[in-house]
Amino acid sequence: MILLGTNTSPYVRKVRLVLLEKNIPHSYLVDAPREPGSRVARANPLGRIPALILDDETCVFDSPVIAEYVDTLNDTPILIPRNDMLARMRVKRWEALADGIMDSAVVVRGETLRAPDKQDADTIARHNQAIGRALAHASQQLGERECCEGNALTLADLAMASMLVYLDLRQAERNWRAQHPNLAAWFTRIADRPSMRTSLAEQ
Ligand SMILES: N[C@@H](CCC(=O)N[C@@H](CS)C(=O)NCC(=O)O)C(=O)O
Repeated sequence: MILLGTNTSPYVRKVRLVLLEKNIPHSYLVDAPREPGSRVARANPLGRIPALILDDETCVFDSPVIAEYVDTLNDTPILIPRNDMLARMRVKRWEALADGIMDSAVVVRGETLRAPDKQDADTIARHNQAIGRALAHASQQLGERECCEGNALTLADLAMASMLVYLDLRQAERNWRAQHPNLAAWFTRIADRPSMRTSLAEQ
């Protein structure tokens, strides 16, 4: 299977981490959708990354769909609980929280790339406030636990870590570590995992 993506996309990082943590053989092809000659739009009609092309050319798209599919490919480890439906909901809710922050950060990034007189200050403020609230919620939910859900690594941790790498990249001035030291301590542990080291080296 081939994962199409870029090294800066947080949605791509999440999926790449799932593949790496589960040790699933794949090729990772850097392919920016807006570059001439990109394969992305031919694979995914939405023209977005990540896009996962299976060996029979089936394209799996949208990172939660990819993560859920990839998690079914083996049990080592199981990243989305399969039997405990409340735990499963909580993992997917963490993913939704992380993805929502990514969505807002991408909007803010898009606005700030526009000429200053074309930027929509209300949109920027609204999304930045949502990011601030969501980070505070994440910090409160995590507390001093080692993992976002239960006692083992799940998709929740991989989604949150991918989101925080993106905030470091695009909103360094936010200084989330100072506001949420528990998230910072948790992130330091996650960042030391081989999957994260591999992914971060690709930046
Ligand atoms: N909900 C989608 C979001 C994917 C997404 O928006 N990806 C961005 C890159 S971060 C993209 O491909 N944008 C299209 C473009 O850059 O032309 C997912 O989770 O996969």
